This record gives sequence, C-alpha cells and structure tokens, in this order.
Amino acid sequence: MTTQLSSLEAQLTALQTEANEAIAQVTSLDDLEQLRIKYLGKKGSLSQVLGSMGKLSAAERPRIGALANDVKEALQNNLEHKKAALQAAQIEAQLAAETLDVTMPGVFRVQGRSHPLSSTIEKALDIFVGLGYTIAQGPEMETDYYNFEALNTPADHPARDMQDTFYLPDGNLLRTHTSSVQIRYMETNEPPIRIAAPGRVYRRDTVDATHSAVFHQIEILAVDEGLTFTDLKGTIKEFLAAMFGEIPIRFRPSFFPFTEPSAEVDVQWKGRWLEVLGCGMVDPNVLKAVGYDPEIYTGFAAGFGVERFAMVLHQIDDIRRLYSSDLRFLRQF
Ligand code: 2NL
Repeated sequence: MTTQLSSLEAQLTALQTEANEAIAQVTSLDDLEQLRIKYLGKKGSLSQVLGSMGKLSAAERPRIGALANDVKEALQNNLEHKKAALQAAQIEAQLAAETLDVTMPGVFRVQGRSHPLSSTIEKALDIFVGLGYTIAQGPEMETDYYNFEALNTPADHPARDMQDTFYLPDGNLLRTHTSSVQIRYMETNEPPIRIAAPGRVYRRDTVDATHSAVFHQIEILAVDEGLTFTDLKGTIKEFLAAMFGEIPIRFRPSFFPFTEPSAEVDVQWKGRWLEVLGCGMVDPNVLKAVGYDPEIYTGFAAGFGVERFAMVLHQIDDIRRLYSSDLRFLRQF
C-alpha cells in the first residue's frame, strides 16, 4: 500500500466523520443544503479528494473509487434522512403555531335591530306590496302646487296657514303629507295605478307627547275604472287585520279637501276605540289636476301616521321616545 493510497483513504474517512458531525448539528433546511454543496457538490470536498486520484496507480484506483462511492452514498443517505426530519419538524412547528382552540369562548358582538318606526313602516309596506301596490317616493321639499293646489286644497284652507306649514324663504315648503308624491306619480303614469308612498313629513306643531314637527306617513292610492267605496273599505279592512289582527274596526264620516266622501277609521284596541287613519274616494278635482278623466276613472286613498301605529302596537306613551335613540328604550323591541 502506497502512502498516497493510505492518505486518500484517511482523507475520505475523515471527510465522512466531519460531514456526519456537521449534518447532526444542522437545524435548518437551508444550512443542510449548504452542507450538501460543501461535501458533495461539483467543487465539494469529495470531488477534491477524487481529483487527486490521478496520482494513484491503476491498481489502486478501484479501491479508492469503491470507498469514495461508499462515502458518497452514506452521506447522501444521511442528508436525505436529515432533510426528512427537518421537514417534519417544520410542519410540526407550523401546525403548533396555527392551532385553533375551538373550545375558546367567542367574541361577543352586540346585535343591531330594527328601530320600531322602521319595522312598522316595513310591516305596513309589506302588506300593501302583498296587495299589488308599488312603493313610490318623492322630494321632502315641495312646491305649493304639489302639496296643496293639485290636492284641491283652497288658498284659504287652514292647512296652508303659516302657523301650520314650514315655508322656505324661496316660496317652497316642507311637505305636510306624502300626497305630493302621489300627484307626481299620477302626472307621469296612466291608470290603473296602485301605490304606497312612505316618507317624512313636516308640520308646525308644538311638540308634546303625541305631536312632533317631523313625523312619518304612509299614504296609499288606487285609481282604476270602476273603483268604489266598497273597494276602499275592503282594502282598509284587510290592511288593519294584517297590521293589528282581527279586531273590530269602524268607519266614521269625515272631511278632507282631496277626498269625497271621506272617512276616518277607528280600531277597537284594548277595549277602547282609537282613530288610526283617514281615507276617502279621490276628489274628481284631484283627478282632473293630473289629467285623468273623472268620468272614466275613480280612485280611493288613505293616509296614516307611522308613529301613531307604532305607539298603538307597542304601547309607547310618548312620541318623543321614538326619536331619543335611548338604548334602554330601543332594546325592548
Ligand atoms: C289624514 C289621512 C289621507 C289621503 C290622505 C290622498 C292623496 C291623493 C288624493 C286623495 Cl293623491 N287623497 N290622500 C286621502 C285621505 C286621507 O290622510 O288624516 N290626512 C290628513
């Protein structure tokens, strides 16, 4: 055995020992790859040892060749095992970091809910939509024409008084009912029509337990050939039954400038008669104002205050509670 041969054998054995120790120490996949390059790469330690094989005799070469192959295979094996172990550890660590404790108590979030005015509007509109009505909306600032004139309300009618209506400096006003929406709708649509007009309305009332300067109204309007007071009564009866349940109702004669004949409707609620809406057959003058022929068409209309409905339905004693945003009040609904 030449010194060259035994020196190479020693180098290979030392390389294997050193590499195995280094692999054992490594804790990351990147460092492991660096070790693979260092020992087994093209310019790595093993290649360098094999490079000096040229100095060996032809008889000695196979022996070193075989040893080098053994060392290479052993290192490759070791690297593979270590790689698998590091990958497994990495997945373990990731799983541990992402563990979800499904038994942990949830984060409490306060649930929102509909304001009693909103739910009352929605309930009423749902009923009319079920009866085939379309919802119509319009501006809150109106002209005298759409709020009064087209509704057969004469210039000397008390509703037109400065004491009762909010007039704006430019001569416009804040609508006192949503009838104005219905006039606009009739101007641009031909009969047959069935509409429900919800919205905010304004009156110069002194605020107290039952009055507010701003409140909400829903009006309904039907115009068609052959509509009669019986159709109006049936519609109102169905609506109130859906709203309050099957309770006694009564129609009393009344007066509005825009309907003839007119009526007010009471419901018997908790043993007492309560007035809940006004209605009537559309006055022929209103039909004429929007260009409908009153000889061909008749119509009926009704209007009610949403606040009053909400107060009756929920036994609310003061209208101002509906605007106070007091959570102790609102959480009851
Ligand atoms: C109330 C009840 C009512 C109407 C509103 C109406 C609308 C048109 C034509 C005819 Cl476009 N009438 N609306 C009718 C009757 C009563 O509201 O107590 N108002 C002061």
